Amino acid sequence: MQRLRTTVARLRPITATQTAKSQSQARPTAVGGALRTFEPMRSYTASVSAEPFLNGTSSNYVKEMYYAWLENPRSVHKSWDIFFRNANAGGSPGAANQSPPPLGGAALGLANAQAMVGTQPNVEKLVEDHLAVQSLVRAYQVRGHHIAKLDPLDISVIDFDESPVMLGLKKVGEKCAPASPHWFYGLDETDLDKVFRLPTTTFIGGSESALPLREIISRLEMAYCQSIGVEFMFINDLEQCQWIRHKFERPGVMQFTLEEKRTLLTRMVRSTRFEEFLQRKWSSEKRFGLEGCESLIPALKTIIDKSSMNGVESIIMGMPHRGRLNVLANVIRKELDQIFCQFDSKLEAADEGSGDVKYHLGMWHRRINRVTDRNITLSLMANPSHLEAVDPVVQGKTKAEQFYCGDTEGKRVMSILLHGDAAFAGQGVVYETFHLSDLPSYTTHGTVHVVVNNQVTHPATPPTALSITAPTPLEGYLQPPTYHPETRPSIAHKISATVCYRRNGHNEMDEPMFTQPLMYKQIKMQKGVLQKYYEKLLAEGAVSRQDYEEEIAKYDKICEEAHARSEDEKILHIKHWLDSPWPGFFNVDGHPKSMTSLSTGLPEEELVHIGYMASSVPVEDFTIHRGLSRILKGRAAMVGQRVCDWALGEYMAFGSLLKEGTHIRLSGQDVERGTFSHRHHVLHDQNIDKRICIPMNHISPNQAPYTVCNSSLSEYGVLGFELGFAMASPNALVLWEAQFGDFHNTAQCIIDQFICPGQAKWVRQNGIVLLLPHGMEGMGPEHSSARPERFLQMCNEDPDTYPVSEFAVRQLYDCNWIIVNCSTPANYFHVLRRQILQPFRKPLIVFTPKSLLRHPEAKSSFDDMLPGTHFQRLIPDSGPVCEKPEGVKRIVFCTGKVYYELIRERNNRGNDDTVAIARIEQLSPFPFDQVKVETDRYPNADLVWCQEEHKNQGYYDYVKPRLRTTVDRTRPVWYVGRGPAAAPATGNKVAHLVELQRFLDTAFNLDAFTEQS
Ligand SMILES: Cc1ncc(C[n+]2csc(CCOP(=O)(O)OP(=O)(O)O)c2C)c(N)n1
Repeated sequence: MQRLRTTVARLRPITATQTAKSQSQARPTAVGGALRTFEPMRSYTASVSAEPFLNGTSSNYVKEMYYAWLENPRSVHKSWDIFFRNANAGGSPGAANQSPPPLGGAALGLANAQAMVGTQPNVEKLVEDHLAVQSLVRAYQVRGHHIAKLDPLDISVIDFDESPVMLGLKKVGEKCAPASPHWFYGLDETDLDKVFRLPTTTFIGGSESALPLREIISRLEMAYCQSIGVEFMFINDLEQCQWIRHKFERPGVMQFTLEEKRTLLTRMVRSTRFEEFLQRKWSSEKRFGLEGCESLIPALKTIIDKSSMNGVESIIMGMPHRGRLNVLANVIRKELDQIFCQFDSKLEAADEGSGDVKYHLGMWHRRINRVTDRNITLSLMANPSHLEAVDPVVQGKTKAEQFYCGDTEGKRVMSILLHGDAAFAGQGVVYETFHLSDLPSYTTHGTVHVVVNNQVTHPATPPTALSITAPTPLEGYLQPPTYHPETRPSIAHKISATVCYRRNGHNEMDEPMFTQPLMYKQIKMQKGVLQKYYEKLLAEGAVSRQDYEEEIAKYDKICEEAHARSEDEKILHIKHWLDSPWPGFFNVDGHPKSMTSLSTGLPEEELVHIGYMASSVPVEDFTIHRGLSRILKGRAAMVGQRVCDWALGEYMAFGSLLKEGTHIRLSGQDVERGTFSHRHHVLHDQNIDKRICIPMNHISPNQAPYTVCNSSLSEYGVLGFELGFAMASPNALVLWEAQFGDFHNTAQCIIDQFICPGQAKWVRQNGIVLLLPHGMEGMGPEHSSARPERFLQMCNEDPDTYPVSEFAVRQLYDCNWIIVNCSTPANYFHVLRRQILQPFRKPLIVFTPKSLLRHPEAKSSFDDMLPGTHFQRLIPDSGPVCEKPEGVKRIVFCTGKVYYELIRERNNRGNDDTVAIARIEQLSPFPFDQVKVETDRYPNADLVWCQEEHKNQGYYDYVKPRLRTTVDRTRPVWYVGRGPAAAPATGNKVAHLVELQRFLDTAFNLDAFTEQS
């Protein structure tokens, strides 16, 4: 009120035409900003009763009128024109109000109107009525979806008491008797034929600025209360709200052309008849059919058409099981015979791997979009049963495709995610995925979400009304507006919830009447949506019965012919279901790539060049922190001495790969600096806020780009995202680093369902690298263990079989992932380079060090990184033990950091000629051949496995049977390490050190196992 009264007061010194220009330019901030320049000319002490409409929400309306009047005095009703002119002319409070000329009647001249100053007939009622109309419009926009006809079963029970809604002029839901309807803010049926000016917050008028109330209500109901509910008014961004209003409110937007109606019918025929065909042929097979939600297919196809129209060339999709085969058949257009082959379990698989059930498989297809006549690539990502797990993977792949084609605004590549309503609302990874969309290195600039709300969860029935009115509480929190197919950068997520039903049980074998008897009685009475739509079009004369029957016969014939072809098929090709083909990667000049292991070393001058880049600031006038200057000087000194530490070794690997044209993306919560403040890949100017420099992008003029990005505080979402990114291209090194290795377990689903078995299930390789800081350093139960035992347990290698030949490369090719724990920077350097130089892609799990990052011994000479050098799967002892190997009493095998504890202890004890220490750097695939060389070298030594982890954790259970296999079970393998425990580490530093010393004592006590042997 005060603000408006001030506004009105400030009108006096300016004329409408004078002001219109300046105010219209400044309009967005006018209230708070531009008007501040005018001196108040009028007393604020005017009584409220003098201008009673200038209070509360009315002030917004008056402001709106005022701005409209400033722009064009004719654009507002005469009464407002007079009011503002009078106010501007200095009329005293109350005197500015004038009786309006009758709406639609002959307009009064200004002279006449001004002559009315002093008279005050019904202006207050008029203003109130206009305000009521504005509120009515808003009520429909906010709550119209509550009374939209969304539920085809008509069984949802919305509690109007909880959220009153409008129905015409009646407020529904207040505790009033039906006989005494609650009229809306004083408007009643007598106002229905009065004409009201429309506020600028609605587009229902089309080209008209005023409409009779009856028409206003009718158009609002058409926009908001039919079979589409739009929920968007919680969005804070006015521009986005206006965009959505414009899309939904314009007169005629819900009308389709004849051609569009026929296309919809055709698509509905395909969607429906596809499921019917499968049901006829394989009635007892699980397929998670779409019956009850067949309209999903035309909806998706329309989204794709519109996207193609707007320039989108590639769409990456993720979806759960329900309706998946239908989407593959009718949206992606997978050959039907290949789908039908999946129903024949007797077909022999042509490809390696164990395969997956048919409703998890993915697909990639480039085709012409018939509506736009443009090429479009569609990929549906393969996914596990774990609902929503594929969401971040889709986003990562989308981001990668955008990145590689230079699509910085998401105009060429986009994603569509389909969800079940229960999974969408309940699974936390949905939130984690949404949360990535605001971060520059993770945004895909907009995703269309399609929620299939069949009103049941397997097998529970959720509160239906809740899930219909809001697919998820995420909506309000994350502000995604309602679905619309056109991409728009400022809108990150658009959610479309299709409310439908599920005609069968959770799957085709399920009996839904056990748990949802009433709903299923209702469903059995339902006519199918295809039938309903056909009858509607028939009644309109849009199609004939003959057209319809021909359409059905045509599609049925397509299915039958494909089925006949599928019966001739002898072999099942899992490769036909690849969602991310890598053309050209597996072959050179038409032949499969050679399976040799290349040297991963580098010429000295290149090491020196990269080393100096890692030690310098490659831009002018850039002030770095003094502490960082010291670090960079230390790096330069190392280069001078021809050695590198862990961070420099990583720099050498990254820098050289970038120079060779491999894009590198390193992502995780603290990767730019490095959790242990050792990496510093992003330099920050200490004098200019947010000015940064990434020296890795200055290595060489034609290098590939380096992306290093601190992620949101998520593991599940971010690891899934990076996995998806790595899927898009084999020519990129994509690394995800956990802040501490422990935290990978909140992303366990991505590891268990995608990374570990991905190639076996979907014949899809992936070269993602996981960097997991690991080590027992007295930091407590967390921040210690990256749980190597879990990764090792999931290796596909047989511990009891000694592999026959071609160890190095063949083993790598056959394994499901590579697991290393490098003890030297040089070996880390080599394994990163090998990841790209090897002729295939495998996930790489690296247990990375913490204290070793600064350990004076944990440095490598450039000699270990020169041409001809390569990754060492096992590092043998090269000390005095080599001189008299037969005198060696014990060989201690170990991996990772404990090696440094062992050599320190051995030096202290001086028994470096009796105990050999060998480091197994590559745990999986296990270097049987090289271990054998060591066990053969020391024939009189007993075999010990030493680890710093607890006995039931770490590597022991994995290594022991393999060591036994290596020596053909002729020698026992003794354990040295911490005893079994529930927690990964003690919380007490002293206890930690006591435990350490205890097992080191055992490691060098040559009598420790004599009694047991
Ligand atoms: C993460 C996860 N938890 C549980 C399940 C078991 N499950 C399979 S389908 C289903 C119901 C999903 O309901 P909704 O998301 O509404 O999809 P609908 O099956 O109704 O289409 C459940 C709980 C699963 N697949 N994934």
